[in-house]
Amino acid sequence: MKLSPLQIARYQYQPKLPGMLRNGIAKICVKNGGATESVADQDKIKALFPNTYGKNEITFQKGANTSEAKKQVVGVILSGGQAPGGHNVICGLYDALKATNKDNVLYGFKGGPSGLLEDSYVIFDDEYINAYRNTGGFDIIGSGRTKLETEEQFAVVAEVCKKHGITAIVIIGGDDSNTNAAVLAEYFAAHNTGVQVIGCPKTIDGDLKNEDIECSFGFDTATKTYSEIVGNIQRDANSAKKYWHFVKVMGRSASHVALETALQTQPNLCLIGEEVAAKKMSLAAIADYIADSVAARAAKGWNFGVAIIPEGIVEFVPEFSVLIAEINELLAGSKADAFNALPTWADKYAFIEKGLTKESMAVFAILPQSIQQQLFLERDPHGNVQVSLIESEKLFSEMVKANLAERKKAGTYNGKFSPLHHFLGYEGRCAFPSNFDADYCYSLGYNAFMLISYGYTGYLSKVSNLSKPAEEWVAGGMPITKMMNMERRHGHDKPVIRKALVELDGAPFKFFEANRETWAVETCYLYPGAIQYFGPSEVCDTTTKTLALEKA
Ligand code: FBP
Repeated sequence: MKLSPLQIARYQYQPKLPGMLRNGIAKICVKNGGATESVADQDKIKALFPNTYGKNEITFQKGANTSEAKKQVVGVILSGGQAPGGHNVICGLYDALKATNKDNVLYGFKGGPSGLLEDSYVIFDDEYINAYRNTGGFDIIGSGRTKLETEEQFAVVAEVCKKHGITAIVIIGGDDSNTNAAVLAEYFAAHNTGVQVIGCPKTIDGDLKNEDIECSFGFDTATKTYSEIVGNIQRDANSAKKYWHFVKVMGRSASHVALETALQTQPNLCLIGEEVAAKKMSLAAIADYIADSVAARAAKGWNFGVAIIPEGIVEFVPEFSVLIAEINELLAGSKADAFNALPTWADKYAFIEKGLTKESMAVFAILPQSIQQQLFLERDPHGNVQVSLIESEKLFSEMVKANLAERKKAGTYNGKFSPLHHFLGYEGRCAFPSNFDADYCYSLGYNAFMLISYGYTGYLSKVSNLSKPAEEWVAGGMPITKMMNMERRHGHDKPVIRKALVELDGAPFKFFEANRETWAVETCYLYPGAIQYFGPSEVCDTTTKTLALEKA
């Protein structure tokens, strides 16, 4: 196989471990922290997790290794969307496992959680692992979105583990997957299977974080990749001076990715879904807000700019959420067939008009026709509108165009508005991990094996103090139940890890808020450039502005 020069160079990169894990396996011991309680609903969570609730937080430190000497057979899965660094979690896990005992075995179950259910796997060896060190992607074993959540599934997984003599499973996933890891750990403990479960925090969305987990892996590389591209677009905008660029960035729900990209690039505008919801902004109000910036810049002779739109924005617009709910209802079950059988868009429009409330119809009516049609075309397997596929960057630019036309009529605007659209998502999910993600992920995997060898289950591999150099990182583990609360999901109260949305009183948003009025009118662009893998530490190793501001 032919390799690119960067691939070859990255194979040679030695990821940095936290100082406390650098002394060799024989010199890593446990320091017990206090017993834990869930962040809320303690009685309910305790009742649901009688075997795994309330365990101690732990950190590792230098000292004689007192873990039980036994052969470990570990299974690992990647769950959900790709995030840069996933390969390194597996490499770190493998290296720690083999450094402890060369007879230890690592199974990689293929295609996500379904690999465990279908008993589809590879057994890793040096040659296999070495081909994936410090590379992006999840192609080492693939990933998937099957949820491991029912007792029947757990029983199948228990059988698969028994068949291979598996002593522990490592689940690399987001909030849902790690919630399910906790439930699986409880099931295994309750059924005396002897199989441990350890989770690792993954998602480019950055919404798996809390007082224990400083950030999920992949967020650093993905946002740096998007920031490089936004910076390049800004340079182009500032050179050509004729386009307004509407750039939608990934992040299914929370706006962390958009906010971080804005902090790195200082665009003219960035919408934050959580703020839109808090201020109950309507679509028209958002369009007006954007048009204000376009008009103010036009008054200075600048008919160009850059606006960042988070992928999840429309779900935060209250009137839009109601509209979506009504459309889902309107097309539920066989009603979708009746709708699809209508021959023309005019017939369909009449059907929609009859079915929606007056308020939702008013919202629907102001949408560009292409978006109206998208709402009725893209359905998920449950028949619901796929909100993430809505081209919100086009939605807002169309609405801004209409708003500016009104301003022109009123004589308050006399500029030119030529919008261009971009969607940055998949470009960032499989990039070569930044040094931060390469180091963080390798440490998470290595640390996961230390948790296994010390017998822990239902723990999340935790590496913290991440805004400091890796030498000062703190490695340990946190019971997943500590991060849980009860939430209403699909009509049932469920124990879950709370999804972290952008906090409007948090330092990253506050910084953005304090500067955005200037950025909206002036040209304050920053050009972060491509991720650097080799060179001075302040260029190559620093992590996100979000983390730096949160930890300042
Ligand atoms: P995870 O939360 O599973 O890590 O995935 C996040 C994400 O990348 C979102 O940003 C995006 O909306 C979604 O996955 C896209 O999913 P898919 O890969 O199925 O198109």
